[in-house]
Amino acid sequence: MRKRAILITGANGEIGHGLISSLHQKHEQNIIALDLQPMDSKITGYIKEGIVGNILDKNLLEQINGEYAISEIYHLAALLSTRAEFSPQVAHEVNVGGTINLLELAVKQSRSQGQAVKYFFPSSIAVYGFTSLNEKILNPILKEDEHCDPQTMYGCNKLYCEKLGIYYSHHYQRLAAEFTPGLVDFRSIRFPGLISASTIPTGGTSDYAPEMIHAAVQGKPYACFVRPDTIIPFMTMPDAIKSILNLMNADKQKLSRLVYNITAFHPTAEEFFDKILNYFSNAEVSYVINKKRQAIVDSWPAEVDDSIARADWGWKPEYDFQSAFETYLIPKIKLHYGQ
Ligand code: AKB
Repeated sequence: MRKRAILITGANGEIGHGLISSLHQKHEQNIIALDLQPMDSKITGYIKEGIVGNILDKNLLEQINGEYAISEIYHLAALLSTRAEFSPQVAHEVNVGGTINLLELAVKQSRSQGQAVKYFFPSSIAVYGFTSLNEKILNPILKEDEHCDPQTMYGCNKLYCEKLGIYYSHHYQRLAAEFTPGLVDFRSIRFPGLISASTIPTGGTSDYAPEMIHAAVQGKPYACFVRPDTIIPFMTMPDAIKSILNLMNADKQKLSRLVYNITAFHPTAEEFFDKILNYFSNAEVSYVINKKRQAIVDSWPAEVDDSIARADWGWKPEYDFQSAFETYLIPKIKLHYGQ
């Protein structure tokens, strides 16, 4: 008999850490974690099995398919926006190839179990794209279907994977004699920049905000790679994890779409620094602008409209800009660095 499991790819990443510990707190006993690297010691106690391997390895996925009865897949593995620009083809292979391999696994699992497999896909504000800063200023807040013209490989990958998820949910093998829609129950959130107190992102372009605060706590000067007036939406990691769990547990009948915007606050880089100064008056930030990375952030919206997520599945962030610092970031980051 196959073992019951929920599968998490990219388990060692920032979202993986938070998601695995939250699922563990909710007494989830059947987490199978997949990552390229051996599992971080911080999560090994929370998982049933850690598999070191590549989401592009179809033999490995076949092995996993034979061994487990998977009810939910959280496909978190991806190359982020800055990293993807240095190796666009690798990014496409990993971000798109990995997503479709996991969708195929979901289909096989659904057929063998006779029930839909839930599939969570973290999308991003990178699916949006403005061609100029002026266009961004003229369109300060975007709904899900507006300006989906990504300017990065990562954004293209995310937008296409959203479409793949919708196709696998509604139209997969639509010409087959026994066409069965709904094998995959795909659910996706377009995340803003995420800020965690216990991990630092690698390879993203929204990284300036988490890097700034982690540097300040450690008493290190930070060279911010975007202008002080740069603005995009952000959210704390606990809110990101809460949103994943809420969406995955939402009643399917209430979901009017498969891909949702969510947001919490949208400070400029300078407002972010000013807030840090309230807690670390000696914090040092200089602005050493990387024009190419700046252009990527300028192509992303200042704010997104998350009213559909609020209406459909009750989305509401716990932390606004003030409480994010006061009750989450400052106390937890201090603890993280032993202060
Ligand atoms: C990145 O910067 O690439 C990510 C994102 C906004 O999706 N954090």
